[in-house]
Amino acid sequence: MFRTWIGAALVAGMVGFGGAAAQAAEAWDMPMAYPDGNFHTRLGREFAEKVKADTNGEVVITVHGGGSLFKGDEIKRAVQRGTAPIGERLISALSNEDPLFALDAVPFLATDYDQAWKLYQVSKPALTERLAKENLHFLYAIAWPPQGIYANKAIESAADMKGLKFRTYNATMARLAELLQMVPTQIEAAELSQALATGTVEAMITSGATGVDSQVWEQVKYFYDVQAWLPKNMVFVNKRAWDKLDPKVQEAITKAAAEIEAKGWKMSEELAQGYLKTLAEHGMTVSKPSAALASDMAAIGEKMTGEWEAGAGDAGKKIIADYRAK
Ligand code: PCA
Repeated sequence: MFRTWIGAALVAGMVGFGGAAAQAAEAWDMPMAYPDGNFHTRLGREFAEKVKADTNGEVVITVHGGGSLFKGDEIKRAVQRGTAPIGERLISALSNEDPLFALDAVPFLATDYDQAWKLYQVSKPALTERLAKENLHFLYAIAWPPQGIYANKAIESAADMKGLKFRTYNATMARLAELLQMVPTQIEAAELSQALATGTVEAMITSGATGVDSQVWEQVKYFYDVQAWLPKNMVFVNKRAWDKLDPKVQEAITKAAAEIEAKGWKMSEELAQGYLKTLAEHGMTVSKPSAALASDMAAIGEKMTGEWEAGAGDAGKKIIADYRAK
């Protein structure tokens, strides 16, 4: 019985290595936190298809959207440990681990796609290095559309936000809530609809994309297009899983990642206005902020940029200086 089992296993192994393929195929599960219809998740699937084609099926990635395999706040740890070989996470959700992860959510530091791209380029080497220290190989990052203020009532100035229950997706936003005297609660996008429905959330800052994904118009009627920052999602691979790939396979994946990244930045920008139109079509008041709200928010942005620089030390100061010089 035992011998037969060993024999069968050996034969199965030989079949696996047989034919023209020099290597056994890698099957990678890829957890992603955002819903299947979201553009990041769609791009993740396209990336998976490209990798399969360009590596001749040596790496086959299966995308699991909507936090179905691991929830957003579990994904980084899962990939570090190798429980999932590859995954996607909102960078700034990790801001309590390192100021570097908070950079793209510093209010009003980078407020359009060109600036967000520049900020990405000046910080990418440090980001890559930081992740490598945690057993992660960085692949690509794509920006969300600009972040605006959603609220269940009209907001004329920062004072109107006082006391509102404010949904955050990172620790930096908890500081923002503190400065605006709001009450912060950190909630994953996957749980947002429910949190709104139960009244746990009265205001938030996020993109038109997430507003549309979560159909927030049932509960929040106002959107102010303040364009506060453009946070990014990033895709990374467990370093051991990466290191054991053939260099040619690594090269093909790196190339696929660069192509999806370029496509993703374009797509994000092209879709941005359409999301705001959809919000308006569902009865929301979508407008620019009043002069008072804009200046209140700008003052907070300046304060928080200073705080970020102070917290991030010399490395952080250099990134900001490089960004401003670009
Ligand atoms: N949507 C994500 C992050 C940024 C965005 O636009 C969210 O709200 O979780």
